[in-house]
Order: sequence, then C-alpha cells, then structure tokens
Amino acid sequence: MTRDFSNCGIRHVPSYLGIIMLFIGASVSEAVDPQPLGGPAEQQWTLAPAFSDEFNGSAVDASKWGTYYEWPAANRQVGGGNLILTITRDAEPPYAYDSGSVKSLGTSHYGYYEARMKSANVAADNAFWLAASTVVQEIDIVEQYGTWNPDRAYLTAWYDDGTLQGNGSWYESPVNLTEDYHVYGLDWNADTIGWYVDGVERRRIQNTHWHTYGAYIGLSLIEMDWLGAPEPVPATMYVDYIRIWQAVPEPATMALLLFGGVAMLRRPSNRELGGAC
Ligand SMILES: [Ca+2]
Repeated sequence: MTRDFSNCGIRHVPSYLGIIMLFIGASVSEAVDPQPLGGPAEQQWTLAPAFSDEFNGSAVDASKWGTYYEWPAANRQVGGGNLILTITRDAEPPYAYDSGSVKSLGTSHYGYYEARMKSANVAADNAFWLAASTVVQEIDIVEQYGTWNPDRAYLTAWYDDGTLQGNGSWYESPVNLTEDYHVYGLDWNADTIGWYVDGVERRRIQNTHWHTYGAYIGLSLIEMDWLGAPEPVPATMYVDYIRIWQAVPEPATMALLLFGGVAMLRRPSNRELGGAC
C-alpha cells in the first residue's frame, strides 16, 4: 500500500512558526517599547501596556481609568498629549474647590513605575501614588506640593499596624519643580523600594511591609486645607505619560520559562502521535 507523505513537511510548519513569531514579536517589542529613565542598571524591564498610557488621545481611556472621589469629569481630561488634571472653584458648598484625579481600574504589583509630569503652579498636592486594594498600605511615588516648597519631591510609604505609620523623606531639587516637566519613578520589588527623580535614585528603603496586595495606580491634583487656598484657579497638573514595567527574570529563570514556552508551542509530530512522519 502506498502511503501519502506529501503533507508531512507542511504539518510541521505550524509547530515552529509559533516559535519564530515569538522571537519576531519579542524583537519588535524590544525595538518600540520605551525603557525606564531610572531603575537599577542591571535590571531589564518589559512594558505592561495594560497599565501604561501615553495620554495622546482625545479623552481619558475609560477601559483603564476611573476616578477617586466624585469630582466632575471636566476636571480630568486628555488633550495636547497630556492627562490634564484641574482644580476649579466649586460653587456649591460645603467644598470650595473641585479637584482632578484618575485611578486605575486594575491593580498592579512589583515593577517599575514612571510618570512624566508638571506640577500645578499653586499650593496643592500633585501626586503619583499606589494604594493597596485590600489593606491600608500606600506608596507615594511622588507628592509635590506645587508652590509650597516648590523644590521638594516628597517620597513616602505608608502602612497601618494599628496606627498609620509613614516612612517618608523628600528629595531637594536644585530647581523649582513647578516650572517644567520632571520624571518621577519607583522601583518596587520584594526586597527594596527605590524612588527616582529625573532618572536618578534619590531614596531607597527595605521593603518591610509592601508585599502582599495589588495596588491601584493614582494620579491626582488635590487641594489640601493645610496647604491653604490653591489660588489662582483654575490650576492644572499635566502628565505626559505613565508607564509601568515588569522585571524580566534573570537569564536562568528566563531559560526555564522559554523552554516551557517552546514545549507548549511545539505541536507534536505525527510520529509522536503514532503516525508515519
Ligand atoms: Ca503624551
């Protein structure tokens, strides 16, 4: 009996096509994905698009962002390549002002967080921060209080052990941080938490409390009673982008992952399936 082997070669193509596409995809991804301005030099990162936003559209991406509090949607806009958060006067008591914020719909975890932003030129809290989804824990990647200490970026992590505890400090910049965009970054891993301003590490602490939860990502411009009136209004904070990366595993771990990936992608041959090819 004559057997037809004409399709045997073709049947193997999909097995390796997936692998080839994997590597093509990886190289294209490496070519176009931005890398952090800061972070440990030896660490490699891969962008997490689900949590990143260039804010280059014409509206806040409702698939990624909600808001803190019940502030008007007009106080959080996207335009001119920026997220635009605004403090406006509130005509209805009891509050004198409305503020602006976005809060991620999903929660993230360890990784590198970066935003390029320009503070509002008033006394108000310009913040880029992470808040735990299940417990009282918070990492302030930056709080910059506008014209109240305009050269300081406050870098704090909070937790609650019965009372609220803050592990905080600040970076004293040689320039007024309200006058231009600056890049604020955070390296959050299982061992340490490192804060970066304009790509340079400014503070690092042991990670003693910030492990076991997903974190909502927040960007906000909020008036604070203790800062005084945020005048003149409207006052605006601009965010050019927010980018989140996950750490690429060490080479040994990567080899294991890649081997596992190939094993899953590789379709069994006909011989392995009991055929003749
Ligand atoms: Ca942008």
